Amino acid sequence: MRILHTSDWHLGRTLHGVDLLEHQAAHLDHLVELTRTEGVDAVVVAGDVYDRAIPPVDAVSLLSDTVARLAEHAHVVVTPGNHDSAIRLGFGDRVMRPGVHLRARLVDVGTPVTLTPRAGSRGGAPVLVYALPYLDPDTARHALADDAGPVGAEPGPDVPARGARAPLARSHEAVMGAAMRRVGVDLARRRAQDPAARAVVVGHAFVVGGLASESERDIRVGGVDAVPAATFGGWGVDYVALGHLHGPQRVTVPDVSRGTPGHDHGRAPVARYSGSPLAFSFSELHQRKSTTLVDLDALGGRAGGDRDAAVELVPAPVPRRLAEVTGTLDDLLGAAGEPHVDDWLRVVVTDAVRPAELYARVRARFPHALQVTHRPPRVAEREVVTAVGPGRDPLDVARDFVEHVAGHAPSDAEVAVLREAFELALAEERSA
Ligand SMILES: [Mn+2]
Repeated sequence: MRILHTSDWHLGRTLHGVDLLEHQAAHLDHLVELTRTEGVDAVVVAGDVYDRAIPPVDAVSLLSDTVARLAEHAHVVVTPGNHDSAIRLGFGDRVMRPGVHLRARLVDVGTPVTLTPRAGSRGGAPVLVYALPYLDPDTARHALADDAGPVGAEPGPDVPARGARAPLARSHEAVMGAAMRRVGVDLARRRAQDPAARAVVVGHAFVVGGLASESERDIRVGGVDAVPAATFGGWGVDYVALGHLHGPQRVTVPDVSRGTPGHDHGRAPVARYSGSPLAFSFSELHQRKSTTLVDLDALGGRAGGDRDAAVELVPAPVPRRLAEVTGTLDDLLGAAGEPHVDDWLRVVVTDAVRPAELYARVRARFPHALQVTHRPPRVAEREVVTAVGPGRDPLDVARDFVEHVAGHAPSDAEVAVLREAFELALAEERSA
């Protein structure tokens, strides 16, 4: 069977004030076309379907239409990401039809969607899709807690009775680990019935080793945002369809032996981030956005086969190129700017003195300039001292600030207060 793996549509998002919805709609047309022409059996959307918990009305109807159109050609499996409201995404009466699976509930993490080849497709083994919603540690550590003890352990002096177990550690690693244990137990049981079945895990997380962009929302909890790649190994899964990071990339999962009979299916899964369909920040200007097509029959199984050939990246349509130009205003208005007049542009003007009517003159030449900055040469030198990039831990920045104004580093208790304030702000942003 062939699956199409996509994620991070962020319907309703803007790029420096530009409404992206028409470009997002064009991309979804492309996905429907790809699904139809490439004989795709299942479309898997790994979270961040919407940009906000309460998406604009236009974004909601675009999703409804798209899911309905995709479902004419393939199974559709959708999970919420950290930007989505699981409850709101999970409810969709217009799209509830056979072949559409909106998986948003934590209690379902150990139960797969079972897909069989569609009529007219190339056929192949059935596929078990374990579609995990975004696992927020503060919620999932309670919801998945009855897996906290060893798998299959009976209650005893050190293992509380079912339903009375202590919450999991407050971390992404702990909650994803608990979800994967449930997947592993269920998969081992089903493989005993049908050894040929393929298994796909859909997850929305920051896996250690992944490369971030500037447009992903921070999901740090207790100062840690990432899940070790080994969490996905050793369960017999063939493919891990990841969402959250916006650059398409492969993640290397180490070959883990869990030592439990039936759990090891030969080798580590292939894991990939499909990436977002469009660039949502200037940090993504060199990324080549794409959609991932995976041939599961070529990928899975103990016998081997060409795993690279089993994965195909289909380039996403580019509505408008993203670029950055730096120079004096005269240079940019002259030949140096010529190749960029149609681009979404970040313009950095380096004249020693800010030119009069800078913004208007830049926009007259570059109608799609999204950011105009004046950076005289001497300021560039001074800036080196305190550069705060989006990649820095906000807690470190706050710590530096306290040290700067108070003359000494914050105490452990003060750091705890700062962390709590930051996490509350994140939670508020999530529910906005
Ligand atoms: Mn995202």
